[in-house]
Amino acid sequence: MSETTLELVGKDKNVALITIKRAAKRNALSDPLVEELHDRFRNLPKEAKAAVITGDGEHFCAGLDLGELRERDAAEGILHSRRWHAAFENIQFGPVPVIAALKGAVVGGGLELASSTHIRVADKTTFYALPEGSRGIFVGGGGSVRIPRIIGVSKMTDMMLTGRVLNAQEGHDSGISQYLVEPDQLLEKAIALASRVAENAPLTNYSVTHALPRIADQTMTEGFMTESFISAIAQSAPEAKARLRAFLDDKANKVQRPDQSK
Ligand code: 1HE
Repeated sequence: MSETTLELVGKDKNVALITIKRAAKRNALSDPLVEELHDRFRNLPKEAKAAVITGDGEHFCAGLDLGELRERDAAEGILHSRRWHAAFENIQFGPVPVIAALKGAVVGGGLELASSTHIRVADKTTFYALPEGSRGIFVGGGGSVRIPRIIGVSKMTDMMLTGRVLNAQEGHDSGISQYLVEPDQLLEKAIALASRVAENAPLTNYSVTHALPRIADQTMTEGFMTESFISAIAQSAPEAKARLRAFLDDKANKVQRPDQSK
């Protein structure tokens, strides 16, 4: 693996920090890099209970490596897009929750990559764009499926048709980032969130990342039925019973009021 690194971080060393290392090309996604991400997320170390993905340098990811964009016939184009789908599906529907640490350009395929993660932390240098329209192409990394579910069809349409660039605050207000922090806080915040997520019961994390988006896509009738099955399975796990018992025995944290001063 040459264009990404993986290290175990966090106080319990149970967070896999994956860094895209192509800063000279603004972490643009070449074919080998997409394959590498596919393998990284398929073969996470067993110690990893959550993951963080970020980019080296000042930018998260400048999207598709335009240097590789060449004449592809329709069949090759479909297969190329499907490789991206496979790689990003390993992120969205992999074994552990994934947190993206965003900065600088989150552009084109970079936004598609970010939208396949579960929690996005952005710093104030972040900007978002979908320049596919200006490049004469269309999203191909799952963007038309995932991005409207986050920001809505109308906002994505505007970004693609007019080349509109969202700044960090606009991206945050649109729901792309769930956390917005100062640049020097970015990685620390993402790792702290991942460490917190890693403390949850694994079956809860799996249900949230795998069942929740699928339930949200179902009709209400189907969704209620699926939810009842998932909740029954989750609560029957021995770990759930132990956690409920700990609360009743006054040995677990209570829900804290948010800090109103922030
Ligand atoms: C690249 C790429 C890239 C930079 N492919 N090489 N994505 C885009 O349309 C975004 C194109 N990139 C940019 O708009 C800018 O580069 C940035 C705003 C991301 C960063 O600007 P800046 O001033 O920091 O860097 P730079 O000087 O423009 O670029 C530095 C180098 O990175 C330069 O190469 P060099 O050899 O001349 O040093 C750039 O050519 C290179 N570089 N971005 C290849 N994307 C599955 S479908 C997905 C479809 C898409 O993603 S479309 C969107 C593509």
